[in-house]
Amino acid sequence: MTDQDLEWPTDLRQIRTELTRFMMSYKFATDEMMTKVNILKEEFSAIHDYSPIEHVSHRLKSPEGILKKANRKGYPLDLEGIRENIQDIAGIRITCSFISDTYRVLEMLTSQRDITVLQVKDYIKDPKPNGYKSLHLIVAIPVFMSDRVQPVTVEVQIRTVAMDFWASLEHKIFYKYDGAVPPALVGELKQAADVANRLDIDMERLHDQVVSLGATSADEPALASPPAQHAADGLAPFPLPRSLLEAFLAKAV
Ligand code: 0O2
Repeated sequence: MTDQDLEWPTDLRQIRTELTRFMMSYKFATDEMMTKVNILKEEFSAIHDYSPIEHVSHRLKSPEGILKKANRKGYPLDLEGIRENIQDIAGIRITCSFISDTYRVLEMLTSQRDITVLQVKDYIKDPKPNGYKSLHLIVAIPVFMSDRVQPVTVEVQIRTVAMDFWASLEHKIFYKYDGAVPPALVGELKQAADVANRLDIDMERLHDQVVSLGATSADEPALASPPAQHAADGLAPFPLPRSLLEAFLAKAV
């Protein structure tokens, strides 16, 4: 305990400890989800010639942001009330190259046994009126602490790179105008969302064509020489010399 701690009244110290525990549970849940997503990303990069996951980021709402939201929504201002009502304190955002990948990632995450799916919103199938598209998932994941297991909620947003590009700009514009975006700009944003959607569809079609053309050559290099993406990810490829592979093959027959 520091000198400064001793100056704090006991009840304030208690609240600080409780708040720290509360925030840490969300940080640990974020860490767990990030590990899960990174495992999928690395596994795909190592075994296949591309990963459905392009990028993953995370954020934790600040205590001030949490209180503001609780106030705005009229939720009880105690930790239990906040835990029950605010489900996006921990957030993960996954970007994918193609629309089919977003559903593939959704399926891979929701089928993991320790993840409880509380809500799925499909704004790709049913975009918001402004053109916003994304898959939103609220999950609960168990966090193992020293004295208890706490189920903690995490919001997961899954979208394509094009949807993400659009959403980041729209978010900036929304905040710049404090929510009152001029109608002309709203119209332009909607048009841009349509263009982004067209791009997603065209890119996926082209990708499918390339895959069907190069199916044989794409299958071959996976074992002996890992894909170029490895170097870009900074992953050390496992050395798998041909003699070792042959020894495995000999045992398998
Ligand atoms: P931030 O800063 O990204 O966290 P709720 O979460 O309860 O307030 P709602 O509308 O039921 O409300 O949740 P929803 O639709 O699942 O949206 C939650 C989050 O999705 C938002 O969080 C945004 O991150 C994102 N989002 C939803 N709609 C839009 C949109 O039209 N444009 C953009 N750019 N993002 C959107 P926050 O808390 O608003 O913001």
